[in-house]
Amino acid sequence: TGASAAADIEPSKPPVQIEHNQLLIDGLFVDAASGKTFPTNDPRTGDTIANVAEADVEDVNRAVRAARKAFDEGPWPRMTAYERSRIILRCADILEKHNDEVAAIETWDNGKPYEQAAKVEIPMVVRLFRYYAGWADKIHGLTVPADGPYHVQTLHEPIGVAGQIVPWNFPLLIFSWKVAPALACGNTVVMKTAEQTPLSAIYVSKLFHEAGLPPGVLNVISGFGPTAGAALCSHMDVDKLAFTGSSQTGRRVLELSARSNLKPVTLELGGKSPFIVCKDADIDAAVEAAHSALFFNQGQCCCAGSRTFVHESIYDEFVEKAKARATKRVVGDPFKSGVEQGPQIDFAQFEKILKYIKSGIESGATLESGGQRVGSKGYYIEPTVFSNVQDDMLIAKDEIFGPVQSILKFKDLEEVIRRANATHYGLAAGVYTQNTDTANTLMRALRVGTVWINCYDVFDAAIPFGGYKMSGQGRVRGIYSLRSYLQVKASVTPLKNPAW
Ligand code: TXE
Repeated sequence: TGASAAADIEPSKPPVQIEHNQLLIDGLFVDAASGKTFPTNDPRTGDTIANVAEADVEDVNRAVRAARKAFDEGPWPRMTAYERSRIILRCADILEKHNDEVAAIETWDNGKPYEQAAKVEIPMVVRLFRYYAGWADKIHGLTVPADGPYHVQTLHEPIGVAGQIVPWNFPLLIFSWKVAPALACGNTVVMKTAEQTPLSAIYVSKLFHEAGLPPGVLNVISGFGPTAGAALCSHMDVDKLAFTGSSQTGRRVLELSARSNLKPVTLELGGKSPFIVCKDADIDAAVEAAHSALFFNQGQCCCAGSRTFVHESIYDEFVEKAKARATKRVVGDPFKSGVEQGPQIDFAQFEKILKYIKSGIESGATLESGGQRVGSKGYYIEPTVFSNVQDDMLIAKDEIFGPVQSILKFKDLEEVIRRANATHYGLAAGVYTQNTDTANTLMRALRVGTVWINCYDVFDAAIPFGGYKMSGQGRVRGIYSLRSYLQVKASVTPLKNPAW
């Protein structure tokens, strides 16, 4: 592995220019206090797209101060919920107007197909801001029937300054899952973007300020994890943390919270999600769904269906068809129409994936297709399929985060339930069967946060998403995400005349 199997993929010129590369603090673009910058690279070539400001402790302090002031002095948490809702709706409107530019920035910085960014992801971000704008004026507490002569009620208040850290695989989509509910509940935010993909969030936050978001409500800083990220997690004036990334870094985020002010933490971490194809499944539909469950976004999805379990009675047919589908997958310049797969995010991930492919071959799995890089430029990898994968192989245990499908064989339901659950992860699962009883049994037995039955990767602003076990804590999206951005205050008043 590692050798080139095809000609170089020539990069076309992106249809956008990069105008913003600074930190956005208190509504203003500023350089890092140190004056330092770092390059963000084009995964198609490894060349620098732009140098962006590199935040460190002092910049985190500045951003938290701005967010603190915007929270403590208002107007954001104290304006009417309806007014907040209208500002968030205006943010969605302005983003929708700039959909194509934002999608082009995302593709350039990340390498994902432009059509995916422009037609699916950015519209989902818009939809998500509108969804949470709708919640802003529907958040309220309860009147509580306590024992004794008391009038008791609960007030649902914003939690304060939210520190948020996002990864590079869906830079703006994951940004929206965190920022939109935080703002709808009346919090203020310091967002640290991933060092590989800082550009889209800077641009979009600038648009949001044009739409009327008050200064200090959303501060965006670019920088590295151990410096800017850790400073945000340790900050005594941050009231809540939300993190998406690796399980290892998630553990670090919890530690930093524990060592500072015990701020509550929500985590959305990695996975090794089973995709189970039963003997009565519609095979062609299952092949296609299992293919995109794994290969979507270059395989860089936390919920990638990375263990394809197929019933022994249809195993050989499934493997043949999965191989044929992977061989047909269109790898190319992500700006070109019809391309399904662009380059991996960076050299580190590219190298890690090629190592796993090597380990799959060495451990005795059958390489059905792919296995090599494409060309000698950029971080493109062939769609790779392994059959005869065993549970104890590294490729069946670790999160590869690349275009590598592992197909395993099973005999009966009890067995596949046990094997599917035999992992520290618990993010998602796919089930293909035409039998309702089988679907229900699997749905209830699998220890995961999402079960997709006869579908996969159905994302919606209203559907909660998150992990069991080491795949995370808490939920993003839907009504469930609001919980982590609200405090509950109980208020108790004696009743003068308990008869009433
Ligand atoms: O992740 P990190 P990396 C998995 C995937 C991938 C692996 C490594 O398997 O191959 O993780 O990727 C910030 N304090 N996922 O190294 O380190 C960092 O700057 C505070 C799955 O990119 O978790 C970035 O903003 N923050 C995942 C973010 O954490 C820190 C998506 C994610 O980086 C920090 C991405 C620290 N000490 C990778 N160290 C998913 N769930 O979708 C780093 N960061």
